[in-house]
Amino acid sequence: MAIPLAGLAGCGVQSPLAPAGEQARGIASLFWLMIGVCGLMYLLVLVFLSLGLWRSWRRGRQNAEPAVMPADRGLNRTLLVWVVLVVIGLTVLITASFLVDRGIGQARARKALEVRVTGHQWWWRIQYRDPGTGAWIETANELHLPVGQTTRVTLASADVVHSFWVPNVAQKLDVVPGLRNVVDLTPIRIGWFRGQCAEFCGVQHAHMAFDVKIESKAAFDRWLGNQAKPAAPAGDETAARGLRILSAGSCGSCHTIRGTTAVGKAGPDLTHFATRRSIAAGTLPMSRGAVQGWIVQPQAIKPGTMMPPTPLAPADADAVSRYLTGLQ
Ligand code: HEC
Ligand SMILES: [Cu+2]
Repeated sequence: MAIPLAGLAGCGVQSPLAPAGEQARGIASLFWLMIGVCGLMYLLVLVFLSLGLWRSWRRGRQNAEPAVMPADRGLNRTLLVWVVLVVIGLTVLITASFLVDRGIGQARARKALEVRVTGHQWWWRIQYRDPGTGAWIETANELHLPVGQTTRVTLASADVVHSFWVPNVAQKLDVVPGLRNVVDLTPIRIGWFRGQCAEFCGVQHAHMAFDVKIESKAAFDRWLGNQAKPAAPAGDETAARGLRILSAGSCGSCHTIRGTTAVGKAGPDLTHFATRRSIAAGTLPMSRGAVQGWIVQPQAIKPGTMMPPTPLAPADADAVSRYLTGLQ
C-alpha cells in the first residue's frame, strides 16, 4: 500500500514511505495510521461545519430565529460524543506510537554487526568491525548492510552537528560532537538506497549524502573481505605513473591508500575507492572523467569543500585517475 505512493513521489530510494528496514516499516505504519485517524477527524469536522453553514443559510432565507437553545440536550449529547471520539483517537495514536517505539528499541538486545560512522564536513567516514579479527576496516561514503541482520551504527562527529539518516531503513539520529549516539539498522529488502545528512552543517550540507547497499549475507561478506585487503597494485604503466604522482604530491597527507605511502587521515580512505558508486559523498557518479575533474578542481564541483585544488597537467590527471579507478 505504501510503496506505490512513495513511487508517485518519485523518491523511492530515499523515502520513509518505501520501507526497506524493520525500523522504517514500523515508522511508516505509524505514519499511515496517523494519516488515517487524523484524516477521519478532519473529514468529520468538515462535514459538521458544512451542515452548520447550510442550516444557517437556510434559516437566513426563511428569516427564522436561531434554533439553538442554551440547554439544548441534543447539542450536549453531540459534544459528549465528540469528546469521546477525540479521546479514543488520541489513545489509539499514543498507544501505536509507544508500541512502534518499543519495537524499534528491541533491536538493541540483538547481537549485531558493529559499524562506526563519523560525520565530517562534508563526507562520511565508515568503519566496520571485522567479525573475525576484531580489527576496524575503513571506507567512506558507502554503507553496505547484510539483509535480515541488525547492524549497530555508533555515530561520532569530527566537527559540527550532522544527522545520519537512511529514510528507507530507519529513523534519523543526530551526530553530535563529543557524544556517541547509537542507531540500529535491520534491513529487510535488498537494493540500493540513499542516505543523507539531515542537519544543516555548512555550505555543502546538501552534498553530504551516501550510498547504501543492502545485499545478501554472502555478497556482504565478499565485499567486507575485499575492503579489508590492502590496495590493488597498479594495473598498467599509466596507473603506475599515477601512483608515483600521487605519492610525490600532497594527496597522501590527507588520504590513506593501504599498502602505499599514503597514510593521511583528513580525507576519505581511498584503498578501495573504485568499488564505490559515487564520488565526494554522492556528488558525482563514479567515472574516470569525474575523478579527474574532482582532483583538479574540487572547489568548482563542491565549493567550500575541505579538499584543495591540485594543479596537474592533463596527462598527469589522466594517470592519477587511471590509478584511482583501478582501486577495486
Ligand atoms: C588537505 C587535505 C587533502 C588533500 C591534500 C587532498 N585531498 Fe582529496 N579529499 C579531501 C577531503 C576532505 C575529501 C572529501 C571532500 C568532500 O567530499 O567534501 C577528499 C575527497 C577526495 C576524493 C573523493 C573520495 C570519495 O570517497 O568520494 C578523491 C578521489 C580524492 N580526494 C583524491 C585526492 C587526490 C588524488 C589528491 C592529490 C592530488 C587529494 N585528494 C588531495 C582532502 C584532501
Ligand atoms: Cu552534515
